[in-house]
Amino acid sequence: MGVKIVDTCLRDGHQSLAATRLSTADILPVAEKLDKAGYYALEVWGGATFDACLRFLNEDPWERLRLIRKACPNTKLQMLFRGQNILGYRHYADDVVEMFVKKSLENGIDIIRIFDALNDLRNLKSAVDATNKYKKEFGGHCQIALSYTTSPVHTIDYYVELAKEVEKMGADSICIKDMAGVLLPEASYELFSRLKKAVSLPLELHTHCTGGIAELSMQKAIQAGCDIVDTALSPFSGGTSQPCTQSLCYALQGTEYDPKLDLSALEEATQLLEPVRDRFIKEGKINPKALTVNPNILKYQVPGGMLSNLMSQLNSQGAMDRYEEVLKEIPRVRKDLGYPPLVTPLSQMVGTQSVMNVLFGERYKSCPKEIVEYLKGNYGKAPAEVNEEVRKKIIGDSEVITYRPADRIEPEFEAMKEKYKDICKSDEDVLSCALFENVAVKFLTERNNPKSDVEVEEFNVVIGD
Ligand SMILES: [Mn+2]
Repeated sequence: MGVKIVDTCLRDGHQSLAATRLSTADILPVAEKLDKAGYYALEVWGGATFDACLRFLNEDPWERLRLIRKACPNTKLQMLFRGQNILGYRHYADDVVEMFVKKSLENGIDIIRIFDALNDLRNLKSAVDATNKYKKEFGGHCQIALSYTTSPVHTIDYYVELAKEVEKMGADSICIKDMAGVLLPEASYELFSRLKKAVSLPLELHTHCTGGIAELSMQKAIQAGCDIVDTALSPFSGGTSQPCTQSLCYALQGTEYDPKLDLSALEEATQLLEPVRDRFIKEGKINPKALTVNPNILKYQVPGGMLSNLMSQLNSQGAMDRYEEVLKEIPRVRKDLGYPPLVTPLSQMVGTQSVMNVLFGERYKSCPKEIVEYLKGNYGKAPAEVNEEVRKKIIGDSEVITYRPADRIEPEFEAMKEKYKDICKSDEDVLSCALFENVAVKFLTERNNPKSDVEVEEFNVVIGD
């Protein structure tokens, strides 16, 4: 039995390389070809794709999903789901989480990959339970992804224990989600060998080529028994994206791991996607830096997107000369905060705090409000002990919650439905408003009055997931 492949070119590939700007018109002909290649699944939907549809492309993300579903009758469709944050950046009420899961499955998603930035399992529970509830009605698969990072607490033992927990929670498969691309080859081999023994669920690896080691680590994972790997069709592979699908196929051809994809179908899809990639390069929507290798992420253990964000923050302050200092400050801040994995939104928060600590000349003299909320427990439980001196300096005697952050969020769906009853034609529209209120309201208001010119904002780096 060969390794199974999930192609990410229609989600993470263009999110990592081209700020998520593939339009549905770009996607559909490619999806039709990919549907004939024999993939395990295609990853096509997630937070950034949903947001970019409404914000930049003047498209209904739900309609995109239905059209991709129609174009792909033979292949499973996968989405990325940020636990209690759904596709957004804050915690939502359980009723919105449940409705979003239901509507995702109903509109064509087969596999929901659910993760939490902190690996706080309480933040996954609603989405996991909803997926398991509605998969009976609509079909579906509940995958739990563990955010991978390195720290004194994020050991192989930690991930093995976590995997046992999520197996009990009701996952159908487990993904190691290495959003920064810092999983080293030998660690990968050990991790997947141990997971294979500890749990009976299918295992998947999601990593990024940013540091230049993804193919090595993927090979090691496969040799250790990893069942499924995420790769991207060549036009949106490499750099800050995933390893190339076709290259992996050739590398494994004739071996016991041969994924046996239809290479001529891949070639046809590539012929369609390459001109789109070239157009993006010409229009400046692909930052050439994103296409190159950045081994510094292995030295500093900082995701590539975060490095470029830091550079632009420091540049705008005229403080590029403090760059090295900030890089050294990041691990200290991370330690103070109990080693959160550097994934959205924690990566932005830790980065900003580190810049402030260096530029203000006194650590934690000032803090972004998200750091204040984090220290009050409002993002969930930190993976390790938080530095109490730092916490005291920032939040004083304010209460630190130990319950699940969403426990005190009142149901939101019905109120949203009532509030926007004039512009929402469906529960899907209401969900768009619940998640991205400003952009969704603007989109829905103008829906029957398409603009000839869609505003396209300046290139921005999505740190991503
Ligand atoms: Mn990713």
